[in-house]
Amino acid sequence: MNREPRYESQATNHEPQDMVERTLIIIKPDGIHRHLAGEIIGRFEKRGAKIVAAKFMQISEGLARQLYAVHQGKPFFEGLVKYLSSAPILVMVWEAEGVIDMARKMMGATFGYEAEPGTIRGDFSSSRGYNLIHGSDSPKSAEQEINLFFNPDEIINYKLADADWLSGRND
Ligand code: IDP
Ligand code: MG
Repeated sequence: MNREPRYESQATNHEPQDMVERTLIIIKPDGIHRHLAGEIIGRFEKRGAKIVAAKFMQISEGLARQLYAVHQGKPFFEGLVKYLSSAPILVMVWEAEGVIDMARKMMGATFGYEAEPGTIRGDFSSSRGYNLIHGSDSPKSAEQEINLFFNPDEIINYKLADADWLSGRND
């Protein structure tokens, strides 16, 4: 019996390698303490993104300052640094075509109480600053943020078994 996906040959001929992006996703301390890591990872898995790196770690204030350097000087900056460095976090790299914007949409608006239902923040956060998840906001910040947490050899290149359906094309 032929178990290959019907459109496999077309899909593999059109793999959009040049459009594949990577983004840095962090499950913040409240996400870990509130037992939401599995829920959040599951959403990315089900959406079809591919996990290519992960580290469970408690970061120093210095690293938190580097991650959020663009917010230095803002009134919430010191609280943000404490929040991120106060407890363990799960730092990941996810890969997919257009994953940077896709992840931002999945996360929802910054303040939990403003985030749309159906988004991660909109479903699980009603807080202003404790909003469960970080995601890079542009290709440039994704590259910088990934380099902050991972050496190149810690990012795994592999092909998902169902890659033809997840990232194949029919155009
Ligand atoms: P983002 O996480 O949606 O990209 P940013 O504006 O980049 O939002 O802010 C980074 C993080 O700083 C937010 O996720 C949130 O945890 C925190 N933050 C931003 N604005 C405030 C604020 O007004 N009060 C408290 N925390 C804030
Ligand atoms: Mg941001």
